[in-house]
Amino acid sequence: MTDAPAIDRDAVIIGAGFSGLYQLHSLRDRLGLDVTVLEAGGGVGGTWYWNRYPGARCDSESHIYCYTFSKEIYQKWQWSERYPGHEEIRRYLQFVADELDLARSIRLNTRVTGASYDEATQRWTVETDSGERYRAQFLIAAVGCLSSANVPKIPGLESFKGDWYHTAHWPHEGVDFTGKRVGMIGTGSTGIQCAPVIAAEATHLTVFQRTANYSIPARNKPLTRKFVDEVRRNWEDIRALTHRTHNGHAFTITDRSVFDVSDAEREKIYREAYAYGGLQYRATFRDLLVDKRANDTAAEFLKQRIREIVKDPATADLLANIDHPFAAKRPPIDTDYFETFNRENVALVDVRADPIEAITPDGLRTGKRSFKLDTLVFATGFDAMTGTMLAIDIRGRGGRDLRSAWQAGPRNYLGLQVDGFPNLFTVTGPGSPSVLCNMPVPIEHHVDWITACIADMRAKGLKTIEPTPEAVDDWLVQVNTVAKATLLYDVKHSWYLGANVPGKPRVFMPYAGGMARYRQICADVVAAGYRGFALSA
Ligand code: N01
Repeated sequence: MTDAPAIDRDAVIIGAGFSGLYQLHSLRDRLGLDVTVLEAGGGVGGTWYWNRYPGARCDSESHIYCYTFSKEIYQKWQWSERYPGHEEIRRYLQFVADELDLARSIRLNTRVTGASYDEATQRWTVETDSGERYRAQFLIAAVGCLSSANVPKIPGLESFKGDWYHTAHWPHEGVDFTGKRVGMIGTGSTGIQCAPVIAAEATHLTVFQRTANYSIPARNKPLTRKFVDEVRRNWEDIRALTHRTHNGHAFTITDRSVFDVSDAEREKIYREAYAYGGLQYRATFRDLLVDKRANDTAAEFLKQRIREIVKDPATADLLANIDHPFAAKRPPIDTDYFETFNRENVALVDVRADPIEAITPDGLRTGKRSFKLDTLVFATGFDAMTGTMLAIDIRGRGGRDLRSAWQAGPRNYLGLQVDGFPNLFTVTGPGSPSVLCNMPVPIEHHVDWITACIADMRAKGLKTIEPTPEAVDDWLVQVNTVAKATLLYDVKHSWYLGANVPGKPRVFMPYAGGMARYRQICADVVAAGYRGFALSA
């Protein structure tokens, strides 16, 4: 807390990533509100400002990994590759910020440390690490779902004499691995992108794998003129398609069961999807994520590809020894991940069988072995969906703090609002489809919903909105019910359940019922007079 006089705004937005930038434009330029965005980073970009690790690239295809709210902006920007790399995404977001003249409303290098709601004035006071304070009627957390790095508490890290990095806090100047013996912990989407690039540069790379993972070749490539022109011409249809589909991608899940086709036909379908590359493989049959027997066929196909690619049978066994259904954890896509294990300078270590015991001054020790390392890379993911919100001291009605409110897991109605925290909105918060989708689609949906809600409130002279505890309870049941109907719920080491962070409550956080269904639910809530919300003058 500082004693600095508070700067008054209609709304404060936390974060200048995809969500915060569009939220700023919507509230400032469409509704005419006085808005400030507070951003901890030194530039816009959100997660892409921080995640600059080697190989960092989006798994969504570029023509849909972007805003679609403005035809002009959509058509003015030209992506260069099928999947956008991190530099290009940052350039894109900077381009959008410039087009919309957003910078004048953004305070960079300003981390929000606390926010408290005053019931008498019905306003939030927002504290920052720069000492500046803001007061606003609306507080919008556009903090991203994957923005709190998870560095596992392995004993001895402070004694390590080499350099260590977490992929989500990558040095802007890059890291030179030449001549280094590198150890990388983690084989999620990030580690799978990183390993081939590090291996090509380092003297040696040891990959420490706790959970073996599927991966599908991305088949990245430059975009052709023809494709770019087609996308420009058909952008409205593409946009409409991303709104209709389960995951906000521009492809539909094929409406056929794995068991509707012969073994030979199924094999052909998998081969074609694998050759095409990317997340479409998941969309080959409608029952892959709800029927374990169906999933086994897709999983087995991918395990066979691993055995085909990786020459050393023992390494192939470790990589293909995957203990969960395909796509029940977020499926990575890669460029030469499994091929990397054919390199002379790469080794795989199974830390499920032989767990990491300590980091030592000159490397790492498992129960049975010691490894000499110059550099350590933690590709160990995030305290996803709740970590960033809980790092801020947020206090709602009656001084109730968010950490207590979420002690047993995040309570959040529709992923938009928390009971007891009036006028606090969470863009793609826990309980919304968010991370199960191509992110710009749920982000644009939430920003539009929040903007329309605030416009409605102003038109009706209403000052506050918050969900009722009953509506939150009921939504949590729905989130749980739809998750339980899928194979996603049963993966015990999934970050969707918070299982990657020791001590985090095991609650399935995203809404797995699909973006299209969720969109309809949110529309129905509004049509029913904001069912489940309490509004007051
Ligand atoms: O993180 P993860 P990520 N000892 O949590 C291991 C998105 N993303 O950064 O599975 C040893 O998936 C952990 O092991 P286990 C995407 O949504 C998007 O890779 O917990 N190992 C796992 O192997 C993705 O899902 C893009 O047993 C430890 C790994 O570290 C999400 O970000 C690109 C450990 C962490 O995998 C997170 O991906 C990249 C320990 N103590 C990522 N602790 C795009 O396309 C953890 N691990 C936009």
